Amino acid sequence: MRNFVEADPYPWPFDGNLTPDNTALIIIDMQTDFCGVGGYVDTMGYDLALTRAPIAPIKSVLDAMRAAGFMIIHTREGHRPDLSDLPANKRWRSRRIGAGIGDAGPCGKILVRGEPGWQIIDELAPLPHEVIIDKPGKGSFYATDLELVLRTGGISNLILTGITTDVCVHTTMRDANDRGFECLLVADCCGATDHGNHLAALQMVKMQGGVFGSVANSAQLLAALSLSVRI
Ligand code: C5J
Repeated sequence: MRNFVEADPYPWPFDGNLTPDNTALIIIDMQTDFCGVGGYVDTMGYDLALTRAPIAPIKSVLDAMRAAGFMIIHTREGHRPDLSDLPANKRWRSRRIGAGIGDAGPCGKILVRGEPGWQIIDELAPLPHEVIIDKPGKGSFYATDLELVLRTGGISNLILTGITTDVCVHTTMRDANDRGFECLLVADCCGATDHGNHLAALQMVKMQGGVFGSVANSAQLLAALSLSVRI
């Protein structure tokens, strides 16, 4: 049976082949550093309400997709404690705005693996069997085994959620699209440090008939899932 999410600019996925066997949910960087008090984004002075807004919608999608047996993937941006994988320019830029990656902050060393700020928030904590991808960059494919995990698992459709829409979510979506994965961005399950950038990032996906994939909201996704699987 073909099944589509009512999405913009086209019903997703393109071929209507949407099942727990070929589709994964990816939750990008829902870490204290990006949406918690005292984390990296907070230290830079951005409005945490913007990056916390997707927590509840992601939880509803996560609960439904977990129950239906979809592959669930969580990512964490962060660097090795010795900072051997932290490019000098990334560190320099972050220090310049008072939130130096690798420097001590209220939630431990900023964006360093193992520190409190680097942890995924409790509300969206991974279950033991779920995939966790640790990435040093903005995209989830660069310097990780994400592609191997997806190909080995027979995944062709990727549902993208998390923060931030314009940076790590977009980079991951673009990279996935280039690799031939069929991508859906769930708008209310994403957030950016600037709302205008969030909206612009959604718009960019929709250009050229869906240059990187399609865009829906969580209600549209859940409605389609309930038709194809028992949730
Ligand atoms: C950023 C991210 N914005 N997760 N990381 O530095 O989007």
